[in-house]
Amino acid sequence: MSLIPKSHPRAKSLYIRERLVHGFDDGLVAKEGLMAHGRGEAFDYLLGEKTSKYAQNAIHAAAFLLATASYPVISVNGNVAALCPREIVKLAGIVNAKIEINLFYANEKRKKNIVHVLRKAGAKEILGVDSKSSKRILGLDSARRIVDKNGIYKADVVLVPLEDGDRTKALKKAGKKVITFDLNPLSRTAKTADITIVDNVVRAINRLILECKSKKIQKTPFNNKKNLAACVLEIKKNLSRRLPHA
Ligand code: PTJ
Repeated sequence: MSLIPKSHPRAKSLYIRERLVHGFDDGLVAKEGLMAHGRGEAFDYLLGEKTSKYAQNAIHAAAFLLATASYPVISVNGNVAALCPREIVKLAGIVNAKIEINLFYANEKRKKNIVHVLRKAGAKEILGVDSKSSKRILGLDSARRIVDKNGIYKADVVLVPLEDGDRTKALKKAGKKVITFDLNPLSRTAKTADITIVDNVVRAINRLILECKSKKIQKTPFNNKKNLAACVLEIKKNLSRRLPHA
């Protein structure tokens, strides 16, 4: 049972934090994942903990890219497995994407636990778990370089939520389009991806599912760099609005 009262002014944020902690206790999340969440939480606070119109623009562009991809893949790490496994499976079903587990802090036990959670959420096929299908992507030194030949290796579009910058760069070099969720508009991933959804994955993934479900997703002009700049200005505006008056 949660110790967080529903009336707490920051209840929503604390519930998300609680999900991460449970994910850690269940062996899904790396210790470092808790810290990564803390960084995300800080940016979420600065963004006003809501989906901005710029995040919504990126969601729309991402839905179009996913819907028109020929081989889309969703990459899953520990944090995402703890935060939104059902939504990942749902999204994959709608856009006919493969699901691949790809960990920065590679760990076989954690991978097994993530497989279990994804299966429980309804996933039929999970890639990234069979070493016989392993391939390497070039220009990357971390464990993330090991990918599945039937998954990320073959993909034209890869959705990489909560990512580290190096892999985004390597995926781009390999000719793939990259979509990410990243609350930090200044991160390397945010700047390198084709489409960065600057929003909490917990909020934004449901909006992405809704957009992908729509039969009439249309291509609209989208410039990631301009959109990121607008997100930074949004933070600046929020800060001035909340400045305590002496
Ligand atoms: O499970 P593993 O081993 O693959 O490890 C996963 C983590 C997240 C630990 C690993 O990829 C990592 O260290 O990531 P970084 O480099 O800390 O980057 C994570 C980014 O995600 C940061 O820019 C955070 O601001 C952002 N972030 C954190 N939580 C959220 C988020 N973005 C969207 N929604 C969140 N809930």
